Amino acid sequence: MRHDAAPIIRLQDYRPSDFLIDRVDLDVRLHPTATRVTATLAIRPNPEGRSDAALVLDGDELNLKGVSLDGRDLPAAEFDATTQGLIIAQPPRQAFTLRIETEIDPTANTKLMGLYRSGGNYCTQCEADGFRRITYFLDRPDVLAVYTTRIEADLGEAPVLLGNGNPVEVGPVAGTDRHFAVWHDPHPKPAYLFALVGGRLGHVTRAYTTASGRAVKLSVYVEPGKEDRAGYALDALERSMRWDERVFGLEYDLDEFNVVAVSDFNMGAMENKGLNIFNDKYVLASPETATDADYANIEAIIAHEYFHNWTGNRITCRDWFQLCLKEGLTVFRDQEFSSDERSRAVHRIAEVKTLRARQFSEDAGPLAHPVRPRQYREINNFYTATVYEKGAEIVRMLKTLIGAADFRKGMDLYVARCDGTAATVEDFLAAFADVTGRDLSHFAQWYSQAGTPRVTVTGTYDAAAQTYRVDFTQATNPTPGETLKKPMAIPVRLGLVAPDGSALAARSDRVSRDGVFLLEAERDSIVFTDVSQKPTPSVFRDFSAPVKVALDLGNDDLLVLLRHDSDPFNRWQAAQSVSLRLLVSLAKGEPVGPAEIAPLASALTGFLERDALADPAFAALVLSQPGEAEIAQEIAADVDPDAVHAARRTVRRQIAEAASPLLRRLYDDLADTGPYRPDAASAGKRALRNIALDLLAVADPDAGQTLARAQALGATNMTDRLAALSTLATIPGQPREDALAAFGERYREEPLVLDKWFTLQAAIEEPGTLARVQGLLTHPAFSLGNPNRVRALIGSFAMLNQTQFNRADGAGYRFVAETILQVDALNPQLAARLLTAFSSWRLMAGGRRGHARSALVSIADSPRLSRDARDIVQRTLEESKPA
Ligand code: B3K
Ligand code: ZN
Repeated sequence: MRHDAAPIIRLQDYRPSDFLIDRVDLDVRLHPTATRVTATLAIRPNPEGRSDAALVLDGDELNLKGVSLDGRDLPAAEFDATTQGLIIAQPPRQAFTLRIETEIDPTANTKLMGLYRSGGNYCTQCEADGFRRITYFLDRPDVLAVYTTRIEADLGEAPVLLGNGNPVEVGPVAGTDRHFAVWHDPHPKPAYLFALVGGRLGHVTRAYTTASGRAVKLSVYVEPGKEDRAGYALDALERSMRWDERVFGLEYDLDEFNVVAVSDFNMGAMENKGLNIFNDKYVLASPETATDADYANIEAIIAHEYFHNWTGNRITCRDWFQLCLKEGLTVFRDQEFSSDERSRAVHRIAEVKTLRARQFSEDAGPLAHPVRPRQYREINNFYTATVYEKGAEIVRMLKTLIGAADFRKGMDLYVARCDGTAATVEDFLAAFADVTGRDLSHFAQWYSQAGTPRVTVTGTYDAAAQTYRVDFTQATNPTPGETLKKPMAIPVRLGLVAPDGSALAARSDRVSRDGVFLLEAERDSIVFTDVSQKPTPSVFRDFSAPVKVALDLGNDDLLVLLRHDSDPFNRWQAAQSVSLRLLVSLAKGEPVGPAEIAPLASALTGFLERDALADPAFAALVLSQPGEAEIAQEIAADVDPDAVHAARRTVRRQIAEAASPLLRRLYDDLADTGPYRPDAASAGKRALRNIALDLLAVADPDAGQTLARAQALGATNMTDRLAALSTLATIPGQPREDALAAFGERYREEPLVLDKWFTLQAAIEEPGTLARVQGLLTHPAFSLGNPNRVRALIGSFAMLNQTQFNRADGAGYRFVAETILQVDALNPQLAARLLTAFSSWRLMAGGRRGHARSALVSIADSPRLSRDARDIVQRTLEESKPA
């Protein structure tokens, strides 16, 4: 059954490159099926490398046309070339010039790595290892070169030619209908940041002047005719640039900054130097086609890619094990930007919801790995929630521990020291250790130990002594390859709340002035003095560490926090905790009746009455119940997804029934009045109104259906239209089918909206959905070659639809497995990503577990599996054992 696996690459085996490449001159002659690439490389031995080493260049599916060294054509005896690499056993021992000519076929490139075509345009994706699909190269992030790129193309086919850096020259190619453009990037960079674009594109442009006075031309390129949907992205770019100047003192460093939207893209976007390439889903927005969530994502991803210019590009990674150095830090930076631009508390809750849904589940399953992995077989499988989201939490904890002022000083030192280099996590931490004089060695363990720590918290009040003691213990479950876990350095931001809801001004010498206690041992206690009344503890305020918390508090105390805590995150958390307890008990078949749910329902009703309109976005979050996947994670074994679904419905119904009149009033009061605006405050009102609609439909499906139909017909923006359709989708019957058909027809020419339509149908939690999804595979708009479409239909079914993917008869697993094999033949990265849906298979109850295992084995048995998919499927099937 086992097939040869790819070799394991280990952090401990890192060696500097034996050769360096200082300059790269590329001449790329674009052609749909036979693009010619001539690379002229200025190479020299690396003083830190081995002096007798061969020159070993990476390649992937390349067709070599010629190679010369210092102007001399190399005879076949002097090199060894395959489609996968080029080796010169006896290269010169001083600087030399290597000229390599390759031919590639961008039209046949369905992997979407290297040079490929999307909608007729040419574009590239090189991270992590796509540059080797363009030319033979030392394709590793610690080889930094200055690039000059000449791009040539048919003028009619590709009037727009874009490269990294600054434009140098454009002109016709005499005697032909072709033209060229030359771009020069003065900043040394690794090959993964290389990019070019050629095609027919429209654009919007804005002039920008940096804080120090550099003039920069900002442009966003999109499909011609969609320029009016690029404005929000351009605006977000300008705001990001201003923010980075203000908050981190970091300015842009080229004359142009270009963003290009393409429709076929494996991920969200890519931070190529001066030429960001984006999935058009994260650029294009109009009120008619994009939801509030789309606008927020565009803002966040535009910012993220822009922020990489410093954290990623100017300071890059020494090797791919250090991926979190750029990704965790840059996610932290984009989160801070969004928090400043929107509502900090609301954004924090959204971040934590994502972290719990994606990262905690990863940490609890077969794909768990440290934020800095120690080994990999396929690096593209390590662009994970752990590297990104937990990586960002580590940076946030660092800031919590040392304070905002020292954090900024540490960032300044990191940038000053490491600019222009390929750095490591150690370099990053050293900057903060040096500015604070602190020993960060225990803290550094967050990068090396996988798993989510569980912290139990118990409070004891001593009325006579007027003290309140808080006892902490911590433990982390084993993860693959790591059985014994050490205690972590966990910042606990906490406070005490008096019975009347006021903050208690109690003191403890273990708690910093900012209210942070650092838990470092397996168990520890702190004692607050001068505590005049029995308080309720509010711990892990603002989610101060990525841990699971077991709090020794009754539901009544938690509901006091919902009402009174000064920390908005913990207000939200309190309601979630109560709800999760009820949901887990119900799903396990424990006796939970209306009397047990009533306190939550009435607390939420009271909350709505008092606070809903003060911050509607926050209220919408407080009203939303934990998702089915989160409940399943909490149950942790022998999960019955149908019982989870039913439990959630029961709790939501009781809340909805209790709050019904109020919800109806909110629904009417928040009715849209003015023209659509995507700002956070307007979006918050729509969010609250739409969750009210959804709950009203739970309490009374007939009334909800009527409201939702009216909203779907009358909506003046995509947010409200899609929300209405989502509510309708939960109510079986002809009105739903009619609404779905009308929506599909209305947006038949709008790919990004059709993706929403596919997603919505794939997520319907009813037994008929599998057949519906299978039917949609043959819909004329469906294509296995377009990643957005595949994620919308197959990804949504596997990742959002807990009951139907995990069907008791195994048909959901079988369908997804078969489809993944088809996708894998075209696009391994996409297939590998879809496969991660199976990583919760061991949580399921027996029968389902058996079906999931068979589906996984059927994939593992496939003889032509890609390295990407094989890596995931094998790790998913492996019994947890030391690696
Ligand atoms: N750095 C890219 C991700 C590349 C993924 C390669 N498989 C986007 C980002 O994180 O900004
Ligand atoms: Zn990134």
